[in-house]
Amino acid sequence: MTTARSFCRFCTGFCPLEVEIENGLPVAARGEPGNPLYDGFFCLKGRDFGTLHTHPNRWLSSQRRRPNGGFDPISSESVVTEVADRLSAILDRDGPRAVAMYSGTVFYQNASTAAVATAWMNAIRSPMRFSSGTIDQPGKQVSAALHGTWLAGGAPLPDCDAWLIVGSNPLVAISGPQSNPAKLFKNACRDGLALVVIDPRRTEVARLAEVHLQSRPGFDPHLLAAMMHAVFETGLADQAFLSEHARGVSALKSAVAPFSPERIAPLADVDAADIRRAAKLFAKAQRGTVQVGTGPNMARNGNLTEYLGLCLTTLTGHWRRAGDRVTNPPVLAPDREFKAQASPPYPARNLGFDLRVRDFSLAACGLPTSALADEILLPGGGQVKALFVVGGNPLMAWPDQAKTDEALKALELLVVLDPKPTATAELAHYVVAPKLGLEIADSTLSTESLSVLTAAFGFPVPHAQYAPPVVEPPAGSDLLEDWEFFYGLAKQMDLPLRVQTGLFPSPGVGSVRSALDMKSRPSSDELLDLLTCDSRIALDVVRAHAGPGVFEAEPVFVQPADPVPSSDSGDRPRLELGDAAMLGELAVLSEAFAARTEAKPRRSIDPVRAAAPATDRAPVSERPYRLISRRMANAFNSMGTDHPDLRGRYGTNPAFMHPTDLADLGLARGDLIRVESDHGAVETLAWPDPALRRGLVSMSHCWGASPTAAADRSDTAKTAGANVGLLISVEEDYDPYSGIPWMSGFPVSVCGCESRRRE
Ligand SMILES: Nc1nc2c(c(=O)[nH]1)N[C@H]1C(S)=C(S)[C@@H](COP(=O)(O)OP(=O)(O)OC[C@H]3O[C@@H](n4cnc5c(=O)[nH]c(N)nc54)[C@H](O)[C@@H]3O)O[C@H]1N2
Ligand SMILES: Nc1nc2c(c(=O)[nH]1)N[C@H]1C(S)=C(S)[C@@H](COP(=O)(O)OP(=O)(O)OC[C@H]3O[C@@H](n4cnc5c(=O)[nH]c(N)nc54)[C@H](O)[C@@H]3O)O[C@H]1N2
Ligand code: SF4
Ligand SMILES: [Mo]
Repeated sequence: MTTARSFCRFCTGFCPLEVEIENGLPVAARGEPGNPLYDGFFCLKGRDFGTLHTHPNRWLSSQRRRPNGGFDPISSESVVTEVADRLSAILDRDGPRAVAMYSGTVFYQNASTAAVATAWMNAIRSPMRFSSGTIDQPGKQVSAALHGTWLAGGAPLPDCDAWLIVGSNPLVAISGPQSNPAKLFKNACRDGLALVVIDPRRTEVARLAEVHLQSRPGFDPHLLAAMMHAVFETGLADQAFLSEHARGVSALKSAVAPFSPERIAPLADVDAADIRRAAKLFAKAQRGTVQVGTGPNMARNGNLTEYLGLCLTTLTGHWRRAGDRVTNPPVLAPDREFKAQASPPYPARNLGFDLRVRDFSLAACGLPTSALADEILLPGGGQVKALFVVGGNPLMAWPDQAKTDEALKALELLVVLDPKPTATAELAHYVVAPKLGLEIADSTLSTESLSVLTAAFGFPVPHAQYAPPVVEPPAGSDLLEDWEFFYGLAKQMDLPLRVQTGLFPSPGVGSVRSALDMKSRPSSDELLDLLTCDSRIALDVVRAHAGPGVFEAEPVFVQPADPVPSSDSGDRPRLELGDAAMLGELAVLSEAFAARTEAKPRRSIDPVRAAAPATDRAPVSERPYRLISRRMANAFNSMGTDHPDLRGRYGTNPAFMHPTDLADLGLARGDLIRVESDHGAVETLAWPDPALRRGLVSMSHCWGASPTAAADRSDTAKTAGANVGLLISVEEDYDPYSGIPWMSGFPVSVCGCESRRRE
């Protein structure tokens, strides 16, 4: 038995691990004690990280679909040549637009995969790139475009004296700061952090909060507007900061005028005094960050919630300021300057490429994943014929599972890179079987890079780790690293590849491109060197540091803004508080509550069109509950749902409801229930959760079976769970920038399946 140091890649937490290896197999894992950031933290998924590698279902080689079902093993060389041949034919016939890529969560958790797969799409000149990002928190990039970016960034948690969480639960989701979040938040609260949480559920993090607004879902823009209303009213806006660095202040002030805390409180069902207290706590702080999570992004008006979060940060001047120490400067990410200056807004959509459906165009968040099934199904020029799925599971994860199923089955060529037979991989023409985390050289670069998206993400200190391979791939296996497959394709098709540093392009952060040697394949470590060639700390320094560490080096401080140009017309770039589309959307919400109706589906960035008549919906009384999103500790999206140790105490993804709601419906824990939306229905188990507001059904995604498997079994609800995507339409009520449909807070009805009690 030996012990090796590595880090977990089950989620973006990247917790440092000690892995016990016996006969070449990872048999146990635990958090590494003594790490300054994590302090031994890991979770039950991390404990099971080795099981990903030894899972009995794992593919030991790539697979080719037989014409009448099932798979045959195929060598890693043949999978490259056969896919290259079929792809060349499609490219020759239909052009690059016929070839799309969907990159899921694991794509972004490995910098080499992301870099080489992106270089490959550049090489074939296909703009058809879709990611899980647009069914996750696309409002982050959209709002950053409309508001502009602060080049010094926001303050990470340890530097803040206020932190506002809107619909995120970092203690379970490790959704930032990536660290030991319970310890970090508890210590910060002990040291005086004013923590405010807006969430319809009393989440683990809400229990630490000074103010928890346990509001009705869908009222986040209202509550943020009400907080800003209070900030204006009490004179707590940072006038000096605003006059130097912002514009649109008076437009914002007028836009939030109808949203007094007293008016919004009964709508959102919270106390007006608590809204005021939250506003004051946040505004009075020196540094504060707003962390908006998946809940509000999946509700309607997700961009607006994210945008108002940025506006609140600007209004209170809470960004990192000149002279502040940057306590989490980059380590492996591109070295950069932190400057107390705005980078101006830029267009959030119509960025030079249009889809054929629903008026979508390339947006700041990328192309809408919710439109990809339609782009596959819609005949005619531009139809998608081939799809690469890299580290994702569309059939489990995308909204509208039925349409997704139809689309994936309609593809001429579906290539799935996945270690296991997932619902999506079952439909593939080729499965490419990859090496996994403990078998490859890797670094923490990708999680570090998340910090450019928001100060709430990434490591709160300059943490980095390099992990060499610590186990061999299984005996007799024939596996590729994910990136090696794309390298192989490019080489086979005689295409050059150029990789780029910096995972998420961001204003003020440079990037270096390097051509890959297409004659002799670089080693994994050589590739990592290219991807960190502009890092602040050389990768070799991190490599030489045996184990996880914090890389302080020279202190970094925020630099002052550039001098204002002296000519009359000269001004420095400013942050935009008065974006017309966003404030127009807020006005629609204000008109709706004035008229006591719910705002209509938003299909256009033009607020007038957005207010057009709604489609017919069941009256509220027929769908009296709201289904909201959540994460469970024992799975990471679809990952872990097939690990016996992780299925946890529920076995599946139950529908959590308030105990009184269950009692009113005559239901008990574990009863089989039917949850129905305007779009579809699922069966699942009822589960009491007193932490919820009444009137809610809280369910996790990526469970259930494929429609084909579900049709063959009557016990899917009990054995595999329910797929929430079946309840969601991608066509009815979606965001015009990202296409994200209404995935949290939508109306559902609930009834017991009397004859089918669990016991
Ligand atoms: N209704 C509803 N739908 C949702 C959500 C919700 O809250 N509600 N959440 C949305 C969100 S935020 C997201 S991010 C998406 C998730 O969407 P996806 O990213 O599409 O789903 P995952 O299950 O994370 O897919 C990860 C896949 O990677 C595979 N994998 C693991 N390791 C490796 C590896 O080393 N290489 C490769 N190639 N593959 C690997 C796993 O087996 C798994 O199949 O779901 C979205 N869908
Ligand atoms: N254990 C585990 N960890 C994960 C994942 C997982 O599946 N399991 N998934 C990973 C992925 S892909 C992502 S993107 C991150 C997401 O990370 P988070 O965004 O932190 O995800 P959640 O924990 O679901 O927190 C969302 C919260 O929003 C609340 N909510 C729902 N609707 C609304 C609303 O309208 N308004 C407000 N204010 N709140 C609302 C829910 O009650 C829930 O507490 O987590 C990652 N980490
Ligand atoms: S929090 Fe994420 S990275 Fe850490 S042990 Fe759990 S699954 Fe692994
Ligand atoms: Mo996500």
